[in-house]
Amino acid sequence: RAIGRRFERAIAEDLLEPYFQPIISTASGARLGYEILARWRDPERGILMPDAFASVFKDYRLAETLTRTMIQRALTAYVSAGLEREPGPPVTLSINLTSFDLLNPEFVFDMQLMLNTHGLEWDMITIEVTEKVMLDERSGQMLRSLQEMRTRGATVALDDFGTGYAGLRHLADWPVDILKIDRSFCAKITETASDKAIAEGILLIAQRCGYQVVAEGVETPSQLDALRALGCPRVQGFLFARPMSSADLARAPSRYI
Ligand code: G
Ligand code: G
Ligand code: NA
Repeated sequence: RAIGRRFERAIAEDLLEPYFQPIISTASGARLGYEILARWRDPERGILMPDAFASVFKDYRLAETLTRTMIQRALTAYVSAGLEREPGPPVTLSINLTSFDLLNPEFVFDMQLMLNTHGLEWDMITIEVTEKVMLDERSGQMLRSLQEMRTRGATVALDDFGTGYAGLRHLADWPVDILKIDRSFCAKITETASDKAIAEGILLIAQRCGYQVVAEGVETPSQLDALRALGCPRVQGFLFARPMSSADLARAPSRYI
Protein backbone atom coordinates (compact mmCIF):
# COMPACT_ATOMS: atom_id res chain seq x y z
CA ARG A 1 0.00 0.00 0.00
CA ALA A 2 2.80 2.42 0.85
CA ILE A 3 4.44 1.65 -2.48
CA GLY A 4 1.10 2.35 -4.19
CA ARG A 5 1.10 5.91 -2.88
CA ARG A 6 4.74 6.46 -3.69
CA PHE A 7 4.13 5.05 -7.16
CA GLU A 8 1.19 7.38 -7.82
CA ARG A 9 3.23 10.36 -6.67
CA ALA A 10 6.11 9.26 -8.92
CA ILE A 11 3.74 8.96 -11.90
CA ALA A 12 2.38 12.45 -11.20
CA GLU A 13 5.95 13.80 -11.07
CA ASP A 14 6.93 12.02 -14.31
CA LEU A 15 9.52 9.85 -12.54
CA LEU A 16 8.51 6.61 -14.30
CA GLU A 17 10.38 6.44 -17.58
CA PRO A 18 10.78 4.05 -20.46
CA TYR A 19 14.33 2.92 -21.21
CA PHE A 20 15.15 1.46 -24.62
CA GLN A 21 17.34 -1.56 -25.39
CA PRO A 22 18.12 -2.25 -29.06
CA ILE A 23 17.34 -5.54 -30.79
CA ILE A 24 19.91 -6.22 -33.49
CA SER A 25 20.15 -8.25 -36.69
CA THR A 26 23.08 -10.69 -36.55
CA ALA A 27 23.30 -10.60 -40.35
CA SER A 28 23.56 -6.85 -40.91
CA GLY A 29 24.21 -5.43 -37.44
CA ALA A 30 21.23 -3.14 -38.00
CA ARG A 31 19.11 -2.03 -35.08
CA LEU A 32 15.68 -3.50 -35.83
CA GLY A 33 13.87 -2.02 -32.85
CA TYR A 34 13.91 -1.45 -29.11
CA GLU A 35 12.46 -3.20 -26.08
CA ILE A 36 10.88 -0.78 -23.61
CA LEU A 37 11.92 -1.35 -20.00
CA ALA A 38 10.44 0.61 -17.11
CA ARG A 39 12.72 2.63 -14.82
CA TRP A 40 11.73 4.60 -11.71
CA ARG A 41 13.92 7.63 -11.12
CA ASP A 42 13.84 8.02 -7.35
CA PRO A 43 15.30 11.31 -6.04
CA GLU A 44 16.87 9.54 -3.04
CA ARG A 45 17.60 6.03 -4.22
CA GLY A 46 18.57 6.63 -7.85
CA ILE A 47 17.23 4.60 -10.76
CA LEU A 48 15.08 1.64 -9.68
CA MET A 49 14.71 -1.45 -11.86
CA PRO A 50 11.40 -3.35 -12.18
CA ASP A 51 12.55 -5.93 -9.59
CA ALA A 52 12.51 -3.15 -6.98
CA PHE A 53 8.86 -2.32 -7.68
CA ALA A 54 7.54 -5.77 -8.57
CA SER A 55 4.42 -5.27 -6.41
CA VAL A 56 3.24 -2.57 -8.85
CA PHE A 57 2.83 -5.29 -11.50
CA LYS A 58 0.49 -7.27 -9.22
CA ASP A 59 -2.07 -4.48 -8.67
CA TYR A 60 -4.24 -4.08 -11.76
CA ARG A 61 -4.77 -0.34 -11.34
CA LEU A 62 -1.08 0.42 -10.84
CA ALA A 63 -0.03 -2.02 -13.56
CA GLU A 64 -2.38 -0.43 -16.09
CA THR A 65 -1.15 3.04 -15.14
CA LEU A 66 2.43 1.89 -15.64
CA THR A 67 1.69 0.34 -19.03
CA ARG A 68 -0.10 3.45 -20.26
CA THR A 69 2.67 5.73 -19.01
CA MET A 70 5.37 3.58 -20.65
CA ILE A 71 3.55 3.48 -23.98
CA GLN A 72 2.73 7.18 -24.11
CA ARG A 73 6.24 8.24 -23.15
CA ALA A 74 7.89 5.69 -25.43
CA LEU A 75 5.82 6.76 -28.46
CA THR A 76 6.64 10.41 -27.74
CA ALA A 77 10.36 9.58 -27.50
CA TYR A 78 10.16 7.49 -30.70
CA VAL A 79 8.76 10.41 -32.68
CA SER A 80 11.17 12.92 -31.07
CA ALA A 81 14.09 10.71 -32.08
CA GLY A 82 12.80 10.73 -35.67
CA LEU A 83 12.52 6.94 -35.76
CA GLU A 84 9.28 6.97 -37.78
CA ARG A 85 11.18 8.70 -40.59
CA GLU A 86 13.90 6.02 -40.85
CA PRO A 87 13.98 4.36 -44.27
CA GLY A 88 13.18 0.66 -44.60
CA PRO A 89 10.91 -1.47 -42.44
CA PRO A 90 9.59 0.32 -39.35
CA VAL A 91 11.86 0.46 -36.29
CA THR A 92 9.83 -1.57 -33.79
CA LEU A 93 9.00 -0.89 -30.14
CA SER A 94 8.52 -4.00 -27.97
CA ILE A 95 6.11 -3.40 -25.12
CA ASN A 96 5.89 -5.72 -22.11
CA LEU A 97 2.27 -6.28 -21.13
CA THR A 98 0.79 -7.88 -18.01
CA SER A 99 -2.30 -10.10 -17.95
CA PHE A 100 -4.24 -7.08 -16.62
CA ASP A 101 -3.62 -5.22 -19.87
CA LEU A 102 -4.72 -8.15 -21.99
CA LEU A 103 -7.76 -8.85 -19.82
CA ASN A 104 -8.93 -5.25 -20.23
CA PRO A 105 -11.29 -5.31 -23.24
CA GLU A 106 -10.60 -1.58 -23.79
CA PHE A 107 -6.85 -1.99 -24.08
CA VAL A 108 -6.64 -2.43 -27.85
CA PHE A 109 -8.89 0.59 -28.39
CA ASP A 110 -6.81 2.70 -25.97
CA MET A 111 -3.63 1.61 -27.72
CA GLN A 112 -5.17 2.55 -31.08
CA LEU A 113 -5.88 6.06 -29.76
CA MET A 114 -2.32 6.43 -28.48
CA LEU A 115 -0.95 5.38 -31.89
CA ASN A 116 -3.34 7.77 -33.66
CA THR A 117 -2.17 10.64 -31.44
CA HIS A 118 1.36 10.14 -32.75
CA GLY A 119 0.41 9.24 -36.32
CA LEU A 120 1.91 5.77 -35.89
CA GLU A 121 0.80 2.36 -37.19
CA TRP A 122 0.53 -1.01 -35.50
CA ASP A 123 3.30 -2.49 -37.63
CA MET A 124 5.90 -0.77 -35.41
CA ILE A 125 4.53 -2.47 -32.29
CA THR A 126 5.66 -5.79 -30.81
CA ILE A 127 3.70 -7.04 -27.80
CA GLU A 128 5.83 -9.06 -25.35
CA VAL A 129 4.10 -11.56 -23.09
CA THR A 130 5.45 -14.36 -20.91
CA GLU A 131 4.48 -18.01 -21.00
CA LYS A 132 2.85 -17.48 -17.63
CA VAL A 133 0.44 -14.94 -19.14
CA MET A 134 -0.46 -17.38 -21.90
CA LEU A 135 -1.31 -20.09 -19.38
CA ASP A 136 -3.59 -17.89 -17.29
CA GLU A 137 -6.95 -19.61 -16.91
CA ARG A 138 -8.72 -16.44 -18.05
CA SER A 139 -6.85 -16.65 -21.33
CA GLY A 140 -9.90 -16.34 -23.62
CA GLN A 141 -10.00 -12.53 -23.46
CA MET A 142 -6.21 -12.36 -23.55
CA LEU A 143 -6.01 -14.42 -26.71
CA ARG A 144 -8.70 -12.21 -28.27
CA SER A 145 -6.69 -9.07 -27.40
CA LEU A 146 -3.49 -10.52 -28.84
CA GLN A 147 -5.27 -11.74 -31.96
CA GLU A 148 -6.91 -8.35 -32.48
CA MET A 149 -3.56 -6.55 -32.24
CA ARG A 150 -2.00 -9.00 -34.71
CA THR A 151 -4.91 -8.45 -37.09
CA ARG A 152 -4.16 -4.72 -36.92
CA GLY A 153 -0.49 -5.36 -37.77
CA ALA A 154 1.37 -5.84 -34.47
CA THR A 155 3.67 -8.80 -33.82
CA VAL A 156 3.61 -10.86 -30.62
CA ALA A 157 6.75 -12.11 -28.85
CA LEU A 158 6.84 -14.86 -26.24
CA ASP A 159 9.33 -13.72 -23.57
CA ASP A 160 11.65 -15.86 -21.41
CA PHE A 161 10.98 -18.78 -23.73
CA GLY A 162 12.11 -22.12 -22.38
CA THR A 163 12.23 -21.18 -18.70
CA GLY A 164 9.25 -23.08 -17.40
CA TYR A 165 5.48 -22.91 -17.30
CA ALA A 166 4.57 -23.80 -20.83
CA GLY A 167 4.83 -27.12 -22.54
CA LEU A 168 5.65 -27.07 -26.23
CA ARG A 169 2.20 -28.59 -26.78
CA HIS A 170 0.60 -25.14 -26.34
CA LEU A 171 2.87 -23.21 -28.62
CA ALA A 172 0.89 -23.89 -31.78
CA ASP A 173 -2.34 -22.68 -30.13
CA TRP A 174 -0.99 -19.26 -29.24
CA PRO A 175 -0.98 -16.17 -31.46
CA VAL A 176 2.81 -15.75 -31.44
CA ASP A 177 5.30 -14.53 -34.06
CA ILE A 178 8.58 -14.32 -32.13
CA LEU A 179 10.29 -16.52 -29.52
CA LYS A 180 12.73 -14.78 -27.17
CA ILE A 181 15.38 -17.21 -25.97
CA ASP A 182 15.80 -16.54 -22.26
CA ARG A 183 19.09 -14.99 -21.25
CA SER A 184 19.86 -17.91 -18.92
CA PHE A 185 20.53 -20.05 -22.02
CA CYS A 186 22.79 -17.45 -23.65
CA ALA A 187 24.81 -16.88 -20.47
CA LYS A 188 26.54 -20.27 -20.65
CA ILE A 189 26.12 -21.06 -24.32
CA THR A 190 29.89 -21.28 -24.85
CA GLU A 191 30.52 -23.36 -21.71
CA THR A 192 27.61 -25.71 -21.23
CA ALA A 193 26.73 -28.19 -23.96
CA SER A 194 23.13 -28.55 -22.77
CA ASP A 195 22.47 -24.79 -22.89
CA LYS A 196 23.86 -24.66 -26.41
CA ALA A 197 21.72 -27.67 -27.37
CA ILE A 198 18.59 -25.99 -26.00
CA ALA A 199 19.28 -22.77 -27.91
CA GLU A 200 19.87 -24.87 -31.02
CA GLY A 201 16.62 -26.76 -30.42
CA ILE A 202 14.61 -23.56 -30.02
CA LEU A 203 16.10 -22.19 -33.25
CA LEU A 204 15.23 -25.40 -35.10
CA ILE A 205 11.64 -25.41 -33.83
CA ALA A 206 11.34 -21.73 -34.75
CA GLN A 207 12.65 -22.30 -38.25
CA ARG A 208 10.35 -25.26 -38.90
CA CYS A 209 7.29 -23.57 -37.39
CA GLY A 210 7.91 -20.13 -38.90
CA TYR A 211 8.73 -18.13 -35.77
CA GLN A 212 11.25 -15.32 -35.63
CA VAL A 213 13.80 -15.55 -32.78
CA VAL A 214 15.56 -13.04 -30.52
CA ALA A 215 18.31 -14.25 -28.16
CA GLU A 216 18.40 -12.18 -24.98
CA GLY A 217 21.24 -11.31 -22.62
CA VAL A 218 24.16 -11.48 -25.09
CA GLU A 219 27.14 -10.12 -23.17
CA THR A 220 30.30 -11.35 -24.94
CA PRO A 221 31.60 -11.63 -28.52
CA SER A 222 31.96 -15.41 -28.10
CA GLN A 223 28.29 -15.72 -27.14
CA LEU A 224 27.41 -13.75 -30.27
CA ASP A 225 29.65 -16.02 -32.38
CA ALA A 226 28.01 -19.13 -30.94
CA LEU A 227 24.51 -17.79 -31.63
CA ARG A 228 25.49 -16.79 -35.15
CA ALA A 229 26.92 -20.25 -35.80
CA LEU A 230 23.52 -21.67 -34.80
CA GLY A 231 21.80 -19.29 -37.24
CA CYS A 232 20.19 -17.01 -34.65
CA PRO A 233 18.84 -14.01 -36.60
CA ARG A 234 18.39 -11.45 -33.79
CA VAL A 235 20.13 -10.58 -30.54
CA GLN A 236 19.79 -8.23 -27.61
CA GLY A 237 22.16 -7.62 -24.71
CA PHE A 238 24.82 -5.61 -22.93
CA LEU A 239 27.41 -6.49 -25.62
CA PHE A 240 25.62 -4.02 -27.90
CA ALA A 241 23.86 -1.62 -25.55
CA ARG A 242 22.37 -1.33 -22.10
CA PRO A 243 18.84 0.00 -21.87
CA MET A 244 19.09 3.76 -22.58
CA SER A 245 17.04 6.84 -21.69
CA SER A 246 14.84 8.78 -24.14
CA ALA A 247 17.54 11.44 -24.37
CA ASP A 248 20.10 8.84 -25.44
CA LEU A 249 17.65 7.28 -27.92
CA ALA A 250 17.90 10.33 -30.16
CA ARG A 251 21.70 9.86 -30.43
CA ALA A 252 21.76 6.06 -30.64
CA PRO A 253 23.41 4.34 -33.62
CA SER A 254 21.32 2.51 -36.20
CA ARG A 255 23.98 -0.18 -36.61
CA TYR A 256 25.84 -2.16 -33.92
CA ILE A 257 28.01 -4.81 -35.55
O1 G B 1 14.17 -3.78 -16.78
P1 G B 1 14.78 -5.07 -16.47
O2 G B 1 15.84 -5.14 -17.44
O3 G B 1 15.21 -5.21 -15.07
O4 G B 1 13.52 -6.03 -16.67
C1 G B 1 13.12 -6.97 -15.73
C2 G B 1 11.81 -7.58 -16.11
O5 G B 1 10.75 -6.64 -15.97
C3 G B 1 11.76 -8.03 -17.57
O6 G B 1 11.22 -9.33 -17.56
C4 G B 1 10.80 -7.15 -18.25
O7 G B 1 10.06 -7.89 -19.20
C5 G B 1 9.92 -6.63 -17.11
N1 G B 1 9.51 -5.27 -17.41
C6 G B 1 10.31 -4.21 -17.58
N2 G B 1 9.59 -3.11 -17.87
C7 G B 1 8.29 -3.48 -17.89
C8 G B 1 7.06 -2.79 -18.14
O8 G B 1 7.01 -1.60 -18.42
N3 G B 1 5.92 -3.52 -18.04
C9 G B 1 5.92 -4.86 -17.75
N4 G B 1 4.75 -5.48 -17.70
N5 G B 1 7.06 -5.53 -17.52
C10 G B 1 8.23 -4.86 -17.59
O1 G C 1 13.10 -10.76 -20.72
P1 G C 1 13.08 -9.53 -19.93
O2 G C 1 12.15 -8.58 -20.51
O3 G C 1 13.02 -9.89 -18.55
O4 G C 1 14.55 -8.98 -20.19
C1 G C 1 14.95 -7.70 -19.88
C2 G C 1 15.87 -7.71 -18.68
O5 G C 1 17.17 -8.22 -19.00
C3 G C 1 16.08 -6.37 -18.12
O6 G C 1 16.28 -6.53 -16.75
C4 G C 1 17.40 -5.94 -18.80
O7 G C 1 18.01 -4.88 -18.11
C5 G C 1 18.15 -7.23 -18.70
N1 G C 1 19.23 -7.39 -19.66
C6 G C 1 19.26 -6.94 -20.91
N2 G C 1 20.42 -7.30 -21.52
C7 G C 1 21.12 -8.01 -20.61
C8 G C 1 22.39 -8.66 -20.62
O8 G C 1 23.12 -8.68 -21.62
N3 G C 1 22.77 -9.29 -19.48
C9 G C 1 22.00 -9.31 -18.36
N4 G C 1 22.47 -9.94 -17.29
N5 G C 1 20.80 -8.70 -18.31
C10 G C 1 20.37 -8.07 -19.42
NA1 NA D 1 10.42 -8.60 -22.07
